[in-house]
Amino acid sequence: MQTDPKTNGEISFNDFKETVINDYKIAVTSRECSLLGRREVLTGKAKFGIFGDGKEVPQLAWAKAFQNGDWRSGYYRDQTFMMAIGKLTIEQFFAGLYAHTDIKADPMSAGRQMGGHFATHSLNEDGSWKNLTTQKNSSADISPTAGQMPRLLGLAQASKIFRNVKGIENKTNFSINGNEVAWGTIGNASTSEGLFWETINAAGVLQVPMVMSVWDDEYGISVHAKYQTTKENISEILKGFQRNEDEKGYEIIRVKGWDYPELIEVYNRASQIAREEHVPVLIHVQQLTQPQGHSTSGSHERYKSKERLEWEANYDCNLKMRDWIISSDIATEETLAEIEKDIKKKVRDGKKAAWEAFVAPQKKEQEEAVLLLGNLAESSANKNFIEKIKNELASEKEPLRRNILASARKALRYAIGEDSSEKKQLQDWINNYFEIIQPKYSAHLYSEAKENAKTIKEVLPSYANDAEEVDGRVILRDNFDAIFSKHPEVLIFGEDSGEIGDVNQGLEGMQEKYGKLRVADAGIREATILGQGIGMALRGLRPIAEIQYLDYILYCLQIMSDDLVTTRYRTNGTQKSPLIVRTRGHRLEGIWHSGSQMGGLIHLLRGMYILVPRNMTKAAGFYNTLLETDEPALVIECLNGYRLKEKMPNNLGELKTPIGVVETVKEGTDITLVSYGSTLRIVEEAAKELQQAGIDAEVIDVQSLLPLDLNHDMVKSVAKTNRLLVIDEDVPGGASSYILNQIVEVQGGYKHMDSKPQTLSAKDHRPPYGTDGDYFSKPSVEDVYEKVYEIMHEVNPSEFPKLR
Ligand SMILES: Cc1ncc(C[n+]2csc(CCOP(=O)(O)OP(=O)(O)O)c2C)c(N)n1
Ligand SMILES: [Mg+2]
Repeated sequence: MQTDPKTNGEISFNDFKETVINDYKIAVTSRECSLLGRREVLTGKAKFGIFGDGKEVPQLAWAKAFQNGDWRSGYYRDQTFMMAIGKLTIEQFFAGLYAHTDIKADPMSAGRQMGGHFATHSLNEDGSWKNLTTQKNSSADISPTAGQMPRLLGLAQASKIFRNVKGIENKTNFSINGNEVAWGTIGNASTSEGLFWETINAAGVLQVPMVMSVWDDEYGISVHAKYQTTKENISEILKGFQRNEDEKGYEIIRVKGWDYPELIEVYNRASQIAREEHVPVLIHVQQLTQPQGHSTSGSHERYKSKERLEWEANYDCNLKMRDWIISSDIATEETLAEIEKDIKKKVRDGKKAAWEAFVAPQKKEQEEAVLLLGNLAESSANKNFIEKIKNELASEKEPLRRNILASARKALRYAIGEDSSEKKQLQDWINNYFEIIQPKYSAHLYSEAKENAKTIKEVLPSYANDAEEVDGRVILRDNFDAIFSKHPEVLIFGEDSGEIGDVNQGLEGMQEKYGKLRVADAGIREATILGQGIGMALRGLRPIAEIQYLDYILYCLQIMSDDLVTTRYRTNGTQKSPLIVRTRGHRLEGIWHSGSQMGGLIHLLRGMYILVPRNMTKAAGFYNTLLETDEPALVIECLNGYRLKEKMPNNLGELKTPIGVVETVKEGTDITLVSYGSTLRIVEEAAKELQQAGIDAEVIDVQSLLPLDLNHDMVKSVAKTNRLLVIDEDVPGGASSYILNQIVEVQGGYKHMDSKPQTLSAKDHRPPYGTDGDYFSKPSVEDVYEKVYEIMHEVNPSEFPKLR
């Protein structure tokens, strides 16, 4: 009896044969999808295609080792794996290609991501968690090469946390004793990215159950391995990471991507090592091919030699598997040919069904619009023009929503000034259409659950009669203490966050009290600190990733922008990653430590909250609010606030700062001054001095830049004072302009202005080192004073004569 390479003969040869044939069917189905998928793009039915052809066989082996509760963090070549774990059907494959906006048709993203970006659902429709240990999980892919790596680290680390941290044993929806493996995939060329190296190093340090597969086809689009990888061999140059008897590290395995039995053995071994020992494994899968070239955007004949193309034809993994099946007497050539013919038909049928399902709703919408356009034409003086639009729309066999809506909107222009029930009907239909259809493209940027973070009510700090004045950092520290004891699933990590309790001692003593896993030092590697957070948040933990200074957030901004803030959006609300990012910034001195690049952040990070507490009590309140809900957030503490005295509240852990609510810190009647963070203190100081000159300024702290002033309180102030100055230490046109836009345009503040609304920001260069560098770069008390005075001078030159 021939043995099954996986189970060493524990099952019968017939069972084994069936398994192999079943695998072969998946490989052939996947390949057929790739072939037909490409055609769908070339004939114009889909916009872009990037497929998994040439990478099928290793993914069959991987899928066998992948268990319930495990996680994938991969890239666009993994369609065969998704099919093999039962998470991607033929219809779903094509629905994704067409951008079908129904999450049931395209469970990966409801048409938001291009095909080849895979995900499973972690959340129920009501936003609650599913049991992630009874299903196979894939975190949602992103397109930037190696962008899947930082998150992979966190997915793997979560198992380590679940296995070793006390108090979270009851979280059985997320982990069973940390037995879950996080599986990564990456193309050979993408290992050139820094994110790959940073992740590989960090996973070796952390010793987490991560199995990393490199699909090596020697190319990255047209660029050969000789321009990508030293020695053209990633496992060769990673050899120093190999563990040995004395040192921890990786298990590194090399395998041919077309060798089915060998692959099965390798993936089982890798699974076991990672799962049982929590040791990372790297599998270098060599000799893979790309039969159709990189994507539908080009052809590989342009850059591969004749010899390479010939080699690829001979070493096509599906072909090699086929040969092996025949030579091992598992099936005959005829049986396989029959199977292949069958599958071709199945894929064609599936594709057709997916297309019909995709166009059906649009066709119905087209019919509605055509009917209403016809009615409008009959009732309008411009009958001929409207009829022409109607006929053009009616003639479209496979209408897109853009064309349906554009036709309806254009037709309205021909009925301008007319008053008919037909016109009203069309207007109503257009408005209704927007209401129904727009969310398909825009919903789930933030949580849409009823209990979202914006609904959490403020809990003011309360004080004992003899409350002490303490350094701000003490309030933060004691609040973190309350958080750690109240929420066992919370953990914090960052550079110097552990042993010394962060560079400003806001975590002093916390590691001693809560252990090295929950309060941890991390290497200097911002992108993977962020990735740790994303991955662990995806698995039900509540990580707080600490980025030492706001300036260094640029190192992980790409991951925040591409991965973190799009998690909910790109999965159409089926995954969430409620990571809190803690950092400190504003108002220190020097080009590299004084940043307040808020404009950049608010523009690149739509999808998370950006909170700018002016003191540590406010910051503590934000952490407490965030932990009651499930939105990702960035909290920027004021760097110069840790040693400033604040009164010690007696409700730490309970006090809450509301999100999206501004606070008026000084009432006034002459002008509204809006600011945030450290600059607010300068504005308050200037307001005091202005008072002495007879100018009564109202001062507003925005507190929360994203979301900003949900109650539209700022315009209420402007309605009273009729004058507005927004002050911050970002560059001109940065966050101050964003705030101005909100007040003047969004909140309708322009109606109340008696003076030109203005901003006062820093210079458009970075602030040089030293007190004077700061003074000549960022708004000072004198700058604020003089700017306000100038505005008042314009209003009333006799009361406020020219100052300078
Ligand atoms: C950051 C970034 N740079 C460039 C690209 C464009 N791009 C997409 S795939 C690719 C090549 C990747 O090659 P490899 O990692 O070997 O994967 P393969 O497609 O060969 O499987 C490039 C350059 C991208 N998506 N992201
Ligand atoms: Mg490649």
